[in-house]
Amino acid sequence: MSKKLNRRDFIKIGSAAAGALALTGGIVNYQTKKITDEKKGDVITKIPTYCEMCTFKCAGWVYLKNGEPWKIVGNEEDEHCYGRLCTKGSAGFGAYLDTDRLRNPLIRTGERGKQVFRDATWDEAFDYIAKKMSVIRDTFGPETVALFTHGSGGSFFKTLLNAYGSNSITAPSYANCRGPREEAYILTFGEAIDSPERTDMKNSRCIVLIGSHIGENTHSQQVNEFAQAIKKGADIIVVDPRFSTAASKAKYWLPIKPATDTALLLAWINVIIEDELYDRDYVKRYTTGFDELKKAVQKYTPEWAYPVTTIRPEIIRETARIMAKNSPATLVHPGRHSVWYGDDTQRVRAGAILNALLGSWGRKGGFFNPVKSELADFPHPKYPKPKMSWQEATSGKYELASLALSSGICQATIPSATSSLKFKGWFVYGANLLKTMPDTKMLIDALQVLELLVVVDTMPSEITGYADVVLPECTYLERYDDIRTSQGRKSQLALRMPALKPRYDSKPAWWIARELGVKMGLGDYFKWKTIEEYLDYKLKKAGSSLEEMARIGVKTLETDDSLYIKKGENFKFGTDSGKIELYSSTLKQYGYDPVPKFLKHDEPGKDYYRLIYGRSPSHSFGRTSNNPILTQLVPENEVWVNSSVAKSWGLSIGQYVALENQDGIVSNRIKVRVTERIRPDCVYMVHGFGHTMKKMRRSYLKGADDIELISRVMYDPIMGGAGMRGNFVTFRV
Ligand SMILES: Nc1nc2c(c(=O)[nH]1)N[C@H]1C(S)=C(S)[C@@H](COP(=O)(O)OP(=O)(O)OC[C@H]3O[C@@H](n4cnc5c(=O)[nH]c(N)nc54)[C@H](O)[C@@H]3O)O[C@H]1N2
Ligand SMILES: Nc1nc2c(c(=O)[nH]1)N[C@H]1C(S)=C(S)[C@@H](COP(=O)(O)OP(=O)(O)OC[C@H]3O[C@@H](n4cnc5c(=O)[nH]c(N)nc54)[C@H](O)[C@@H]3O)O[C@H]1N2
Ligand code: SF4
Ligand SMILES: [Mo]
Repeated sequence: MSKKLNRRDFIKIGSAAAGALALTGGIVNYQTKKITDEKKGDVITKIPTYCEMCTFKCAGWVYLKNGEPWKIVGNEEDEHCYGRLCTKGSAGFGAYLDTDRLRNPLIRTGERGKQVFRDATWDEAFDYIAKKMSVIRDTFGPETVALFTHGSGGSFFKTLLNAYGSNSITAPSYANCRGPREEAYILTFGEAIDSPERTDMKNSRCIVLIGSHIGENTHSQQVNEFAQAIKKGADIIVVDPRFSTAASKAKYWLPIKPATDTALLLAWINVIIEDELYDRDYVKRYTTGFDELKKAVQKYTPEWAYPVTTIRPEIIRETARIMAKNSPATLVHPGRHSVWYGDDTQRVRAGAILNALLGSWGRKGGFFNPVKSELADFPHPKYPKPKMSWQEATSGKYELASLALSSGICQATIPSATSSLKFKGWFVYGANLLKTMPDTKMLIDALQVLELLVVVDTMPSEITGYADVVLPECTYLERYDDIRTSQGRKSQLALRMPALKPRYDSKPAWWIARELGVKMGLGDYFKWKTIEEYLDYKLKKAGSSLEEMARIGVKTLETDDSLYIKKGENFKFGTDSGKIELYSSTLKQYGYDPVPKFLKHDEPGKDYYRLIYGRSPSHSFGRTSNNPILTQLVPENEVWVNSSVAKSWGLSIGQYVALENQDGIVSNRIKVRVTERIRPDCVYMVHGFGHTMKKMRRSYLKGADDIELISRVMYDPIMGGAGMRGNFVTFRV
């Protein structure tokens, strides 16, 4: 897998085999590109895919040599990755080769959570689920079944659930990740940021990263564009209590006291307004509420912010001037994982307001207007209309959440639930909730009372341990999935084809959902004879075909020339007022502060440190921590401890300690990393380690798990995001 393919090695491209696709009796066969290296006699096959090592879906090529895994590389045409996959994406074969994978369906025979299962056939598993689903529908109504989904195959389970009569479909990555960001931008500009981010970083002359640790967060597009901006000499300002990889590329590192970012943002707004550094024409033409904003931020001077944030006033002024000097090509990055301290929608909104004052929304080097695309559905009957929907689960709270809240569904499942909609069944696709949803106690209370829990996963993860039925999906390298559509500067489609045969008795999501649908009497919603027919139909409607996509992997549908707002254009924003709302009338109407205010958060007591967390560049959440390739690079996580703190505790590099949080919860042992690169009032670890599932043999009890220590959750009153950084730990040596 290590040798680089040299273009001059390609002597012959098998033209007859190149992307040939034949229709035989309604069944579509495909053949992928075969390249023969005559010198060595190797047969090299190149199959299009998009990556599932995280959920960013970079498009690439899977290369097989003589039918065996060789290498996975990025597709040059793809705007998600610009032809370069990250470490995890390059290690995709590890997911395929992992012998700890789920091998066949399982049906629970012991107590929930005790992990006692019997092997089952697919037919038995489907019978079990179909029977339960029919009882739940007749007794409680189909609305009481919810789907938690993170990953490509989830779309087929969405169809299944919609056909069954429920629209309670939640991506935990809303409430536990980017929900506050999306709501903050919708409230301010009338549109979300979405994924991949509409940030015009490659054209930015100044980038302000608040927490966002691009470089350790290795989403390929973000890393690539950040690198391009650096190369062109952009001014980088990084606000982070930790000297991150991004900070090492920055002109300014602002080691802020954790939980005080809103104060810094308000002080920046104050300087930009008081020193008249804002874009006058833009503000006049496109915004509303400037006077109210000006009045509200008058008190937030840099001098006021200094003792709060520990960032010196002259640095606050200097950095504000740099932002203004480069505007509108200044990007105050909106971040991604934004559930920090519970007041997150307001914090992110403060950044959005700053962007508005700098005139960067809809401007080159700021945020572009993305081209979005949606493919036609394969024809199916109308979905039944649910009598109740996920909104009923939160009992009137979090009315500004535009997507279903996983925490809300959890709350509406536990025995004490008071909501009109109470959940009885869960499908969980590609989400290891026990390691990614804070408030594990509430989650377990919910899991214990479910009438049915079905988990579709590739690995025996912690959540599969609680399932009634475990359905083993094959890895992305062994399956077709829906066509990837994405927003961006261009509208692009990407195809994933199976490069390898499914190992063991694992199956693709499309097959599982369809077969189960047929068992449940919902076959009409899956009327395609083959997955190829389904994909080809959708592609043809979009002006392509499966044959073409098998050849090219990525297709650019249209290029748009309205990426930016034109000078003087009478642009209408998606807010109620049609303007950028510096003062939010919606927030006012719902009883929230129309202009962000600084809220003081609790601080750690003596001998306690705030627990902050982030990403390992070599892992995706906890989903790769058992990967046989990546575990060789990073087998466990470490806790970053400031040198002075280490000294006072007598800790040395490499020593193992346990962490105990404010509620007395003690973590697994974790290695100490003594460093000057973090403030003394916090400690840091990467998320995704400390697995407690024994069947993940490479990762079992390796390092510590941040979620265990996050027993205090600070819910965002505006949209229900689960703030996770209000926990404090001390050392158990
Ligand atoms: N390699 C890799 N890349 C990934 C992922 C992965 O699992 N692995 N996951 C992807 C996903 S889904 C997401 S959402 C993103 C997450 O990545 P980002 O959105 O970049 O993550 P952040 O929430 O900003 O958190 C990480 C940074 O915040 C800093 N921080 C902690 N507390 C504070 C604070 O109070 N103030 C400030 N200013 N900084 C603070 C930490 O020190 C750390 O550097 O990464 C994506 N990319
Ligand atoms: N403590 C803490 N909690 C967090 C975070 C954090 O940093 N710290 N990060 C938050 C963020 S940013 C996010 S986006 C969420 C993500 O949290 P989730 O939505 O729960 O997603 P993952 O952690 O990616 O889920 C991993 C599961 O997907 C399975 N899987 C991997 N590939 C496939 C596949 O092809 N098919 C199927 N069916 N399953 C597959 C893995 O085996 C694993 O069990 O977590 C959030 N929770
Ligand atoms: S960022 Fe990396 S892991 Fe995520 S999809 Fe892209 S290549 Fe795969
Ligand atoms: Mo995320």
